[in-house]
Amino acid sequence: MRLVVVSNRVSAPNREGKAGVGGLAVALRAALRERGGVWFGWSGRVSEAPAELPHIVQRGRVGYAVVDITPLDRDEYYLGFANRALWPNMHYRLGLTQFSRAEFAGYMRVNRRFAAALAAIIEPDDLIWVHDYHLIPFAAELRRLGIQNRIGYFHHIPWPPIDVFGALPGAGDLLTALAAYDLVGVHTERDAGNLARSFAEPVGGMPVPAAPRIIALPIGIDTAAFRAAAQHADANSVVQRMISGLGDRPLVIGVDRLDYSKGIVERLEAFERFLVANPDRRGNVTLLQIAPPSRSEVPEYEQVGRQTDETLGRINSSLGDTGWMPIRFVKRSYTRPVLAGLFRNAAVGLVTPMRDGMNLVAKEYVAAQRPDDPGVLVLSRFAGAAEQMREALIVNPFDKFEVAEAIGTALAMPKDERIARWRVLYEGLCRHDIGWWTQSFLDALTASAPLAALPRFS
Ligand code: ADQ
Repeated sequence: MRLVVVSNRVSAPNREGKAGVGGLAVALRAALRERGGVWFGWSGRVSEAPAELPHIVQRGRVGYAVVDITPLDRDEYYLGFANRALWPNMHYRLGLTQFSRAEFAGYMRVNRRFAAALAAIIEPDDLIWVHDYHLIPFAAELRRLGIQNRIGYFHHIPWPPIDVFGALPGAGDLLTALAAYDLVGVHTERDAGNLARSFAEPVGGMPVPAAPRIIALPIGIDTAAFRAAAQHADANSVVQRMISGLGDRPLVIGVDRLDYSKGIVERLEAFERFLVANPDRRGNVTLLQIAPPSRSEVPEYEQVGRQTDETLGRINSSLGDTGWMPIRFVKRSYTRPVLAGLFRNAAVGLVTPMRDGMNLVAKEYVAAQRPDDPGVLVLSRFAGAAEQMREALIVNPFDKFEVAEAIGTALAMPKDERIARWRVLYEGLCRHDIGWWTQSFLDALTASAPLAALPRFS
């Protein structure tokens, strides 16, 4: 059976073999590399009169099938409903949610157009796997065109409780659309419970259809490959230069897209609190925060960028001195070997999103550590990863005092305890890696067996 992966952006490698960053791109690339297939979605380009049929480029065993969208589509579907309404709502941020009927209609229209483009190249046996919140109505649109293939959907971000989700105009339509899938996957038991309960009561007076099959399946990383990259990074000159530039102070690291859900401002403030409470640490520790800009045309992202700059400036100017800067802030992306090398040299991985579907950085940080001298992961309890990674230091990111204490605990943790915690985390990452995740989802999608008989992560 041919696998057809569908996602908003298709991350095709360029001539040098380099492709984009972001959790989904990294995961889907690994999944397709193993089994081959087709990856369909938006090219990332806008044009006034996009072709109706996808443009296909074959690279090895993977065919990349892409379509352009119009500037209006981009505003309404991508920058509008997907990223100003669905994203904040699903990250429990009702106050940031901006809904417009025109944008909702644009979201539905682009899904319909994408479905028509894919329908033109689909074969009867293809297994279709749709990804993420941009494409919730995709299967319903394919069904309208008579496509009867098995179609699965994976939701990479949280699914909030009905009191939050139900506040989103269009929520009832989205549930109806979701019911057209043969299987819906989310990362955590909490999200699966929220989603199942969404189908159990009418939303906005609208009757809801029967729930599709729902599975909680936490995404993994390519653990072996990331670990190997980290091992080789010791010899990488870029990593060596960066590490020596930081001096021999212990390093605390944060790596995130610049997004309000990631809690970057709150994290900087927690680090400030740590330095205020521990004056002896001043001059003796550095926080390296890497945060490439993301969705910068969305006003709420511009705003978080400004807040971050202000907080950073305030902390560095009030606590730093001529020979030491408490926080190094870098707004660019790095190759995976460089990231792996930086993680490996960091005594603490600070992963403190206010809400996150999973968070792959938490997993990459652990995979990159030295088995005989590993660093410590400080992890938000609101990241999906916290459901699995219980040996991390679990914190409430809304409490900067608690996060500050955890930084202190992590820096002072005896080696035996660091090793013991790391081993359990690392074994989990090996057992439940990206290959396990892909295979488990596709098995569940193709199986007629009840879901209770399928593999679970715990
Ligand atoms: P994201 O919100 O993008 O993913 P995350 O899971 O942390 O968040 O993945 C980010 C990826 O981008 C990681 O692989 C990371 O290494 C990479 N990255 C980040 N900054 C980078 C930089 N400066 N340079 C290079 N690479 C960088 C969404 C959901 C998550 C979910 C994933 C996958 O929001 O909750 O875990 O999808 O399902």
